[in-house]
Amino acid sequence: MDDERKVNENSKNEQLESFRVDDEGKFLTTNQGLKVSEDEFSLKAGERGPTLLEDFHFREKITHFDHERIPERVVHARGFAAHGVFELYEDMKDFTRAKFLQDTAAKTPVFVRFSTVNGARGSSDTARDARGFATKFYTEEGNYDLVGNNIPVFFIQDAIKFPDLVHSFKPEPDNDIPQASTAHDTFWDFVANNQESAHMIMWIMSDRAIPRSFRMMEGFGVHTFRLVNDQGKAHFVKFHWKPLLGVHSLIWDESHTLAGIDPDFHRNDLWHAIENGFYPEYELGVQILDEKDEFNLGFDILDATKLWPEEVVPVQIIGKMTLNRNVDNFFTETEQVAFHLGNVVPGIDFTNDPLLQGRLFSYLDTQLIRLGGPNFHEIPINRPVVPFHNNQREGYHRQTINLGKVSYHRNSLAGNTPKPASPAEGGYETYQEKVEGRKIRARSDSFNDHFSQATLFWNSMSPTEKKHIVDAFSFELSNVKSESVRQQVVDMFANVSLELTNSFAQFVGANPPTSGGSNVTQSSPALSMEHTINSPKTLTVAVIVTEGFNGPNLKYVLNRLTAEGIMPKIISEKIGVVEGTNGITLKAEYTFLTAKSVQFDSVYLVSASNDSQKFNQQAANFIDQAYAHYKPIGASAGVKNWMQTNNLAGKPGVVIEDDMVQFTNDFITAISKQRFWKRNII
Ligand code: HDD
Repeated sequence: MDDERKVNENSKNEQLESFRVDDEGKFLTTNQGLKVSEDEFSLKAGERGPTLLEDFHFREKITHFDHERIPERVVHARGFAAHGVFELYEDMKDFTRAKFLQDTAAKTPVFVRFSTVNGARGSSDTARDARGFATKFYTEEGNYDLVGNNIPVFFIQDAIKFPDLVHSFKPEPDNDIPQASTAHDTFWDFVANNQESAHMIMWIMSDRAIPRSFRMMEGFGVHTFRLVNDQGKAHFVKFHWKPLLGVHSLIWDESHTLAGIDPDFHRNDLWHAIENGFYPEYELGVQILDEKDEFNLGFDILDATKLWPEEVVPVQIIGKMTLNRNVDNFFTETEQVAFHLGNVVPGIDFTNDPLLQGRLFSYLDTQLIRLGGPNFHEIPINRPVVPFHNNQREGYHRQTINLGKVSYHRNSLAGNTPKPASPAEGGYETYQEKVEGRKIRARSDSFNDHFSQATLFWNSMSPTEKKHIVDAFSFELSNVKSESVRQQVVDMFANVSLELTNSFAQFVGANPPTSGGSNVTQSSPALSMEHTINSPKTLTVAVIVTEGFNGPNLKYVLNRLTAEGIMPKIISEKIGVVEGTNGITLKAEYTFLTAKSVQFDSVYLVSASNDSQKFNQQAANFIDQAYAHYKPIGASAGVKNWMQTNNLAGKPGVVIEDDMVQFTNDFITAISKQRFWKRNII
């Protein structure tokens, strides 16, 4: 009686195939399939006469156009997505009945949408913000959605406060300013008056909120969930995504500049990485906690403002996700994908985290307005790869043609089908947690420590990371007009660290705190990005060349760089062919008009121009900026003097060619390191 439920890595792609349409080379038709003979001129009474109402083609075309927008997501409006596959390393049968977490041979199709939270659909990618990291697993037991962020904690503890939080960080309602920024009064007023936000704010002020790439950030399920095994035994679990390229960030000045010159920076990065075959990979990790340890971590595991330090509960790596295909169409896939925490499979269950409980309502509700009715699960990107059968019928945009007369349960006319499945038949069974209590609107006292983990985070930062947090507070609060709010924030964060607040209070026109300080001395090294993986793979190098460059030498270096997975981008006086010695040519993709240093991870100055003062000045500006952003700089032997004159020789992360092989080795090492914080930059 069961349906065909075999799933492989191509299942989703094959399903989408039937919806794809290639218009190229076809006749133009109306939506009714009628071939159209004229598409430039509306039907008129005479050549200079009025357009006729009769023009059904004109009306259809304009009407469709008028309705081409759907409401953007109320949060996470700006996003970018890709298809991929999830493979399990280790059978998790002891912990969960979820089949995709048991079968190490399975290749589960996934769709991942990354996003910023605050900005509108057209805002910039690089704004300081949390990033959404939402994954839809198309499993043989139905869709499972892991809707997380790149930060492991959240601003608030109870979903009833979510509209207040969002109203405070969105542009202010009188003038709709500022876009995609928390640097304004209402947000910081919310923070100071909702002190549970302290821990999340520390992450938002840190470099985690300005990632270098979607490919270089962690993902977290945030809440404590449950895994439940075949015997009905449950464990608490936190989910993690760990990028194989490590966790890396922009610096604030770069992200600001990028917002202007390349607002699509993260989109471009993800799209081109996948197009070039550099498939982003993330390992899935779980922190598992026995139910008997529920109260042993020193904080409440139902509180979404708390993380489980990895040194206390290790992250067990259980599988890997690879993103290997860009979407065919942004709107139908990325814009119409609908995530929902309630999309679970047997073996994955919830806890009473009040933030999670509220989200379970909000996601389904939001899709009803955004996607215009209850049948959004029939939109291709949202369809499970296994069939669905129930007695739901009709509604806007219904596509399924259900056969027969029976659409109710219980019935005799269809043998009482579709019928519920027992757990043994794959039916979802809610974990039978024992619950009792008085109805009460209150927060448990165990949720009241808002500062200890904020201090843990601060203690875990390197000196550079701490400086960036201080700078971020200084920037944000300098944009707050209300003196009182600025002071309230300083006084609040004095509870996290006096070292922190004393470093920025004076810069934001506030008095240093008169009390505060924290007794927390622990740190969690896993929280610092200093300990992340460093790899040269997929990093970019701006290669600055002019005509007459040393052909064989450059060819050698470029070959070595590409062999390491580094992506050279050629910049020259004009785009197109640049001729070097020995008949070697390159194709320049950029000029200084179209490329700025902030768009690249490093720079390699190969040759300066003999006859263009302007070119040399622009190259110098380019390199100055890369230097100020602590990036690796390489220089060929031909520009050694130039580097010396410009005071760059011997500086950290500046590699100048003497011996070609040695230079290339050192330059690759420098590129992997990414930043040279030891530079003395004012
Ligand atoms: Fe949410 C979207 C992540 C709390 C209500 N959320 C949304 C998306 C992500 C998150 C990644 C974008 C999904 C996509 O790409 O389409 N949200 C989180 C995380 C939270 C969180 C990690 C805290 C742990 N969210 C949260 C709360 C509520 C919502 C407490 C409401 C009570 N979130 C929504 C929403 C959105 C959404 C309004 C907007 C668009 C959508 O759902 O599909 O329902």
